[in-house]
Amino acid sequence: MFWQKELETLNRSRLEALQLKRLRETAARVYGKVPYYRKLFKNNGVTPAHLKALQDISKLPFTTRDDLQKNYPDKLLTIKHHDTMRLHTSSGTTGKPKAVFFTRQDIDVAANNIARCLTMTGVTKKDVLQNMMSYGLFTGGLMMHYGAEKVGALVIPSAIGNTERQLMLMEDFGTTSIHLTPSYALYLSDVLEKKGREFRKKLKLKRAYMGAEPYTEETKNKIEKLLQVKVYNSYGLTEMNGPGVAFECEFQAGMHLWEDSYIMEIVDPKTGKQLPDGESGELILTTLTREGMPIIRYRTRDLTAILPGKCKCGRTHRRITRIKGRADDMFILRGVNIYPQQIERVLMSVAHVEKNYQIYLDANDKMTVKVEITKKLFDGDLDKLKKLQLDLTERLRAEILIRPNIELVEPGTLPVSEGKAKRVFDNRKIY
Ligand code: DLL
Repeated sequence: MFWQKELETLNRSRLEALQLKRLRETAARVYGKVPYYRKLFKNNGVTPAHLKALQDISKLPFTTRDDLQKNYPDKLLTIKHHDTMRLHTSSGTTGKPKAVFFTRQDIDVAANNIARCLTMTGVTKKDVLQNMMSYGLFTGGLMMHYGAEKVGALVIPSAIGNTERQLMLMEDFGTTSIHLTPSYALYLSDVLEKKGREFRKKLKLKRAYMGAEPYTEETKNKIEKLLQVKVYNSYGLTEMNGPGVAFECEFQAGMHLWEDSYIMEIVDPKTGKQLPDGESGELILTTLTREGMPIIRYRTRDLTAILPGKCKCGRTHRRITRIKGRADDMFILRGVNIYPQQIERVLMSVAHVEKNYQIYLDANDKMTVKVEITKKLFDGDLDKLKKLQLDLTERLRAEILIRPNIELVEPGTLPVSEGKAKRVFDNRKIY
C-alpha cells in the first residue's frame, strides 16, 4: 500500500531532478540566512551557484554534532524564532544538547514521511497504534504520534514503561501495532510470556516498529517469536526529524530512505570521501525540505551501506542496510544516547578518583563503571568508599539518566593504554 504512490515511485531521473532543485534552494537558504553556514561555505571556497549537478554536493562542507552544539540554542535558524512551532533535542550529548526547531510545515513533512512508512507496512485508519516511546524532547513519541494520526489510525500515547498497563490497553483497545525500542520490546516480551498463551490469544497485535537503538537480526527474530508479530526496522535521528527517515517496507530487504526529503551519501569516516553504493561507510544526510533549520551534509556517525538494485515493492527511493555500528564511541543504552566523555566529566569532577575508568555493558542492559580510586583513599577507611560509590552513582544518574553499578578498583589495576584508550566494552552483541 502507498501513501503517496506518485512520489514514492517517481522514476530516478525525476527524483534526482527534484533533489537538485531542492538542494539548490536549501543551500541558497542557509547561505543567505545563517552566518555560520556562509562562513563554512566560504572556507570551502564554494557558493550555492557551484551546485550545477547533484554530485556537486561533495563540494559543500560537512555539518557535525560539534557545529550544532556550537550554535546552540538557535543560531542555525533560517527564520524568526516566533515562526517556529516545536523544539526537540537529542539526548546524551556532552554539555549542551543538539536543539532542533520545527515550523508547522516541517512537522507536516516529517509526519507525512512517517505516514508513508506506516502505510507501506499495512497500517490504515482501521488500525490502533500504541506508541510506547517517551513523549517529550525525544522525537520517538510526538513525531510518530503525528505520523500515525495523519494516517488516521487511533493512536494510544501510552509512552514507555508501566508494562502491565500497556498490556491492559492492548487488550482493551485492540492494539494492532506498537512502536518501541528493542530493549523495551525484550522486556515487554518477558512480561507477556509470564501472562501465558491465553492472554496473547486475546490480543490483536500484528506489527512492531522497532528503532531508536541498534539491534541485530537475531534480536529481531527473537522478538518476532516472543511477541508473535512482524518487526519492522525504523531508523531516524533528532537532527533529521526523528523517526521516519528510513523504514522497511513489506518486503523487509533494507530500509527505504525518503530521498525527496534527504540526500544521502556514504563516505569513508576517516577521509570523508564518497563511497559507491554497496560499500559500507558513514551515512551523511542533507535535508531537502526543512524550512526552519535545514542541515547540510550532516555526519550521522552511523555506519551503513546503500543497497544496490531495485526493491520489489516498486518504490524508487534507495534502501540502506541495518545500522552496522558507529564511527564514534557513542552507545545507546535503554534508549538513551551516551558518550563516554559524559561519564568521564562526572568522574573527573569528584575527588579521590583517578583518571582511568572503563564502562561495561552487559546482555541485560546493565552498565558497570569501573573506577580507579586514588592511593590516598585506598589507605583510608571503607565507609568513605561506600559514600563515594553512592555519590558517583547519583551524579552519573543525574547526567545520563541511568543508574550504573559503580565498581571501585585499586589504583593501577586498569590497563593504561597506549594511544586511544578503549573505554567501552559492549557485551550486548547488538551489531
Ligand atoms: O532515536 C529517533 C528515532 C525514534 C528513530 C524512534 C527511530 C524510532 P536520537 O535519539 O537522536 O533519535 O538517536 C539517533 O539512534 O544516530 C542511531 O545511532 C540510533 N538509531 C536510531 N534508529 C536506529 C535503528 C532517534 N533502527 C541515533 N537502528 C541514530 C540502529 C538506530 N540505530
